[in-house]
Amino acid sequence: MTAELPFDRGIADITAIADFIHSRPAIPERIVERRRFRTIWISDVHLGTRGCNAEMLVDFLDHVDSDTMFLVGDMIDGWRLKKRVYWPAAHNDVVWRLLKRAKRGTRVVYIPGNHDEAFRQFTGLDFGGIAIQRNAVHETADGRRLLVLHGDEFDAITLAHRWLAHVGDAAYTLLMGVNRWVNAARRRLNLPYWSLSKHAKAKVKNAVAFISQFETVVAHAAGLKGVDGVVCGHIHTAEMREIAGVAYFNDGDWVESCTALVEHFDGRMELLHWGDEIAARSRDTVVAIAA
Ligand SMILES: [Mn+2]
Repeated sequence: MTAELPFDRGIADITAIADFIHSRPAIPERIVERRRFRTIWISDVHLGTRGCNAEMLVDFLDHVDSDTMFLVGDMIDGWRLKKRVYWPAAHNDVVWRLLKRAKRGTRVVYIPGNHDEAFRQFTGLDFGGIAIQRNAVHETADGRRLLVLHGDEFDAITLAHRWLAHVGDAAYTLLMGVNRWVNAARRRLNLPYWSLSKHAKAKVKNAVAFISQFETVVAHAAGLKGVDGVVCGHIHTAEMREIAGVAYFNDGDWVESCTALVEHFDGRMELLHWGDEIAARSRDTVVAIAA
């Protein structure tokens, strides 16, 4: 099922977005008690590509809420959309839910990445209640200052772009295709979502080296800026650790890991792996039926 783009292939018709929330989502909003957080960070959704797990993100958005939400870049894959339009209804549904949140009073900050860099020209503007910024400093409930940025700023000095170059290449595309088939089969067998490329990536020594170099460079740069920590995305690898006295957080992605970073109301940070959350939920249902 292919839906109408909420805007005309990119940003030309951005004003149409204001009317877009008056439409109805293809996947109706689930009326459930939402887990509340002080802050939520997500990134690397890559709407407009087949790799995007839009349905899982829709499920996530229907189960959580927060005072502030940061969209940390690569939300829409403009590079892919330029080549070929791929925009199923579920991708519209993600945009619809984000706009709806902003309308309901969540402070939504969008920090475009390299795949959606076209939005960077709108830095300082606001569309549908979503503020577009180049980066941000977030203060946690326990008083830590965190620099929030996408992370491609460091491509020139890290080897991450070499790993990321693979993201666009044939081998990775094939791997993602296999990943989709494996998970379609697992769904039919009622097994939880499983990331093939995540497991492959962890096994490839070079990928591991690129990732740890990226993390070190980003944490070091944040340290020089005098903040207590940094939140980024870009390398599709969720992480939460201390690097040379700087708290490094990466919210992961919605292509492979389906992860989000959240801040609880006491300032405690946590990485949510949404595949695991869904699996736990269906286990609970099975138990409830059995009981
Ligand atoms: Mn990126």
